[in-house]
Amino acid sequence: MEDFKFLFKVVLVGNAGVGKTCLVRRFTQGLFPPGQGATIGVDFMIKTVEVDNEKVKLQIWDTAGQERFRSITQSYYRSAHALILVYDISCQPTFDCLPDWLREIEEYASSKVLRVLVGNKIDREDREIPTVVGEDFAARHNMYFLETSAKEAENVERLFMKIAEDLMQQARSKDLPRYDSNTTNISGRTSAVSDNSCCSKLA
Ligand SMILES: Nc1nc2c(ncn2[C@@H]2O[C@H](COP(=O)(O)OP(=O)(O)O)[C@@H](O)[C@H]2O)c(=O)[nH]1
Ligand SMILES: [Mg+2]
Repeated sequence: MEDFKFLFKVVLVGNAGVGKTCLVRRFTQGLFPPGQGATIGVDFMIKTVEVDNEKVKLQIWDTAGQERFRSITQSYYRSAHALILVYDISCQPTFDCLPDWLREIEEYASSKVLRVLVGNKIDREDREIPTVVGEDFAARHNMYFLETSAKEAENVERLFMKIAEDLMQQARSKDLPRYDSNTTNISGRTSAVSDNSCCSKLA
């Protein structure tokens, strides 16, 4: 019998190719997958962390090849405690799509969901989105903001630990959407192949 006190569902969304799978693998497995082999054929990965001496289990849901608006089903969002919206700091179109993602989140996710904006790939030299632009977008939409590199393991641990801490705090103040184990299955799961065309604006 596993010993944990809190179970939180964390969901990653954002355009294909921004590095969602790499962020999850970096955090859960401590590695950066080489080449194109990043997309994993499972719905979620688990990692247990410790916050204030309590065991907190994070169930981290990664979209595998479903990164098109309206193709991520409502059930995927519904039971999320936290949503991580990821863009690529070296790819302007992935930033331009953020309002579309927010509309979808607002429509489907709980209004209490913890929303985090992440600008990934800060190791890259060809930055297109200045930090302050990401910060500003996050502030305007009431989101926590962090820039990360899944490749260099920068801020990845911090990202998920911050989420675990905030959700613990919310849980203690009982201001958390109820976790419902019946709503966590993705219906109509698609293939695990993602078109890593990060710079093509998705329809
Ligand atoms: N330079 C750099 N490349 C990254 C980073 N994270 C992911 N990538 C690359 O971006 C591509 C897409 O990553 P992936 O995790 O599959 O994106 P996803 O479609 O959002 O899941 C892959 O070629 C990764 O190697 C990062 O932090 N830095
Ligand atoms: Mg992926």
